[in-house]
Amino acid sequence: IFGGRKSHPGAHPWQVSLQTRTKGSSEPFGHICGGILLESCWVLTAAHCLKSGVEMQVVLGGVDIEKDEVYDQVIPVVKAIMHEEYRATHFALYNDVAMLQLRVTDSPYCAKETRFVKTACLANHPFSSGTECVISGWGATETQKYGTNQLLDARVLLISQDKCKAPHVYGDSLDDSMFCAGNMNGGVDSCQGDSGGPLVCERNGTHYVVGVVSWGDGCGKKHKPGVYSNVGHFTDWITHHLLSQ
Ligand code: 4AZ
Repeated sequence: IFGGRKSHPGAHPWQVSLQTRTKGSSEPFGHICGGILLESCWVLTAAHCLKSGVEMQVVLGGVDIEKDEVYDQVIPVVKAIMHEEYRATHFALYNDVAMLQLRVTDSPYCAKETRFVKTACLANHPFSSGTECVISGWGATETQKYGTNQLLDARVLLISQDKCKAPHVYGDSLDDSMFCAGNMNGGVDSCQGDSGGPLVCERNGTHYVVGVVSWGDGCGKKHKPGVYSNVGHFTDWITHHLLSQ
């Protein structure tokens, strides 16, 4: 996160650290991406976070990913479902969403709701451009190329498709599966390692997951805001998978 600050414990209880290690190895798991807890056994993340030949786990409830914290919940991923129309070009990532199914620990639960672990809601209404929302993650910052131990957050503004499709911004590489957020003057942005994590907007005290950190031209650059998978565009796809198990 560029232009962010250290988050308070429990401020982003749906925030997931998605971690991998080589399949069958006993090496420690390493953080690769963020994710968003939608239900006890389901996490939403970015399709570009999925790799083959790895074991995956999620860590919930913590702020510091380098320490074992009291409220951490560490849960293996049993199944990863990439969007069927996910596509990466040199410039952009299309339909960059995936669902992760977690291992059942205490039937029927996987993640357990606590002060520090909660699900985020899917919005049943759009948020207008100019709305201030929040991004969070352990990704790269202005000074920490390899990301941070502490979960950071920042406030970003939703940017209209019209503005973001301008030729000097992202032009025609932008489609309806994505939207831009940040600050056209740069400085506040998501970055590598934040991918898959939440962009959340609040309405009447309820937090809704509106975007999934996906891509951008660098981080924090003027006229190059962050690009987020448009969760509203995938509501049917997401609920289909939530209901199928
Ligand atoms: C990345 O490489 C990445 N500034 C994530 C977010 C953004 C750029 C790159 C948005 O995963």
